Amino acid sequence: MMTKRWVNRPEGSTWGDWGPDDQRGRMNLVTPEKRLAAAREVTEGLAFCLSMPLDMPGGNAVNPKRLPPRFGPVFHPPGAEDFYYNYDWNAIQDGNMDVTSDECVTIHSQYSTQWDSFAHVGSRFDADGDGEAERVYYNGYRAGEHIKPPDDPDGMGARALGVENMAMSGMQGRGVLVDFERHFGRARTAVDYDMLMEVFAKDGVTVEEGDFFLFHTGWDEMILEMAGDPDAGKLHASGAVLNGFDERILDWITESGVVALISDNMAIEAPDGYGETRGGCSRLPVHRHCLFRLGVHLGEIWYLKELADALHERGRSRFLLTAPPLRMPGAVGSPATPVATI
Ligand code: UVW
Repeated sequence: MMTKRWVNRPEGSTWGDWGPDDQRGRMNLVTPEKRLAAAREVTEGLAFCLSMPLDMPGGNAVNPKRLPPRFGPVFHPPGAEDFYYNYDWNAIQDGNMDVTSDECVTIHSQYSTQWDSFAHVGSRFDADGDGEAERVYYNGYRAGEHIKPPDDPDGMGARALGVENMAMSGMQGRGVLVDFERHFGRARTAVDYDMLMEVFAKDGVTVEEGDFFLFHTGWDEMILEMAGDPDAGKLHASGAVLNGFDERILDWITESGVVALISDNMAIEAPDGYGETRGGCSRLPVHRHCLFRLGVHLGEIWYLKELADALHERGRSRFLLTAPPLRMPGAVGSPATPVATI
């Protein structure tokens, strides 16, 4: 019987580097010193909301399995659904002047501005060394045993690696942003390692261990321009994505020490690719490299336009990022309302 969750760890992974039960991954690199350095980037006290309205992009054309938030009455006995909306307390207590409202919102946690926890994407990998690949997540946590499916008798949810781990780490540190839209326009561009280095050189950008790396692509403005009725074909053919099939991009993610990759686009990488890459074929090699292998979080569909413009005007790329997800035990993803301060 195996006492550890794994005997094999994926090549080039960080599994075990922060302990056998680690669930924070590279967030362990955000030390008090790193947070102080991030705070020193604040020179004007200007704050930027990095969240889209959470009912954007609108509909489910962009991702058919994710629907917009749905508002409904709070759960009450049948027949009393509207009991607690614009509720006039005078109805039950003579002379009471109070009027109160509660609600129930059903949210697909990855519909709009979101974080991916490490329970979002795993891989088939022979972690227990029996010669057969099993479904496993960061640091050897298992599909079924830890990431429980909807039909589990104990209920669905991530009993390990859920977003509450991110919330407890604060998700705060130094952000470094580059504006791919300024370099490549709005055409779909697969950014490989050489292109990334060229952008860094042109903009004088340095990314250090423990930084959150953000890139703006123009998707945020396009979504807002589409005003809730997105042209999915146009969006999926637009904006820069990291080319996860360029092995040097994966190496850069490893060597840079970034703790998260964040963009205004849908998936950091192109979600429609498929091919051979390290560890076997994948549709989402950046997801597998970051969430499964390294313990690097992904942030998607963030609103970066105003921050990108403000940083450009000032010839800056760094800022203080504060971006906790909901402290929702067991969720694999979470909406976020991140704030950048410069
Ligand atoms: C998938 O669709 C798998 O993921 P994401 O929302 O992280 O792009």
